[in-house]
Amino acid sequence: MSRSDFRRIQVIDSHTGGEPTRVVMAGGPDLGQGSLAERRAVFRERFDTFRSAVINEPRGSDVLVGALLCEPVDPSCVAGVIYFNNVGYLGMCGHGTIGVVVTLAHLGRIGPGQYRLETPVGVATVQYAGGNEVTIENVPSYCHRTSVKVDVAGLGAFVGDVAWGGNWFFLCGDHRETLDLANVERLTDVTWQIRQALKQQGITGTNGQEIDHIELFGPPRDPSAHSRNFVLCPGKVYDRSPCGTGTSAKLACLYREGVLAPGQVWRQESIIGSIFEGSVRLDGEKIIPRITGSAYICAESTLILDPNDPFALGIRA
Ligand code: PYC
Repeated sequence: MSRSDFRRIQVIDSHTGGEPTRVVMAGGPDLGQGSLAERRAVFRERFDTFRSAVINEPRGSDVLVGALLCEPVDPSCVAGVIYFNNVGYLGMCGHGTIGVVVTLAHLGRIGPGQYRLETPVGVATVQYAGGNEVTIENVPSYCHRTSVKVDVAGLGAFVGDVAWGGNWFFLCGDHRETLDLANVERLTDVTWQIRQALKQQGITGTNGQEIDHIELFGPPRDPSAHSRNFVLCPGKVYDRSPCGTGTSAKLACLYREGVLAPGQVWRQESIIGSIFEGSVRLDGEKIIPRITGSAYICAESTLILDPNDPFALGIRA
């Protein structure tokens, strides 16, 4: 076996409000020419080991979100992107989109301007002024159900909203938890139990889609913020950023409640204190969330998969 048998994958790592994104620049699988949703299905069915190799230990970590750049179907889009994590695939990813834009700018592939990015759940528009800050106009978001009660054994009832922001969320401000970084183990445990209870009690998004993100809200520390959150992602890790799709889901619910007017600013603080600034605009009946945040480049690397390495495809359960 020689070094030429090594598989090489070029990645650029960034973080958005503390939440990491690993953009695959070269060495990714050929997913064909279908829609982004079809290509995500091919990724899942035929190349899931690639996902695990890029994200899981020993080359990655549970908290990483991967972004595979693809040729877009829609020629008005600058790129297509499929997001993935330690356990599977995401619809859209807000912090990841901010990371992708800053990564493309870092490489000189884009300059200041407005761009469209295709994802498996629709097209997001991004505005980039240069530097680290990016504004996303996310896919249309909506509140599916309000005041949904879920009973969690040993913890009692939690009442929240079920909403779509590019992924499915249970949004809950009615809880007994303290949203403090020192408390993340407990918060992870509680939100994981809420997720299991939602599933057991048949509480889903539209068409029976699983609610795989749980978001708790509480008072902010930063006086300029409106709220602090803790977001549990599908792979049982918490979002270090305020979560772009979670903030989008929250904005859609605030608009529906009449608490947030179009254009009114909502500053969402994460459990580590990073902030996304959000607002909504209306496109006919559709609620389009706008999220602004900043990403920073952390590394340009080549991942190496040695065919003799027993953990080349990642450590998996
Ligand atoms: O920012 O949308 C987001 C996100 C989803 C999962 C992790 N981050």
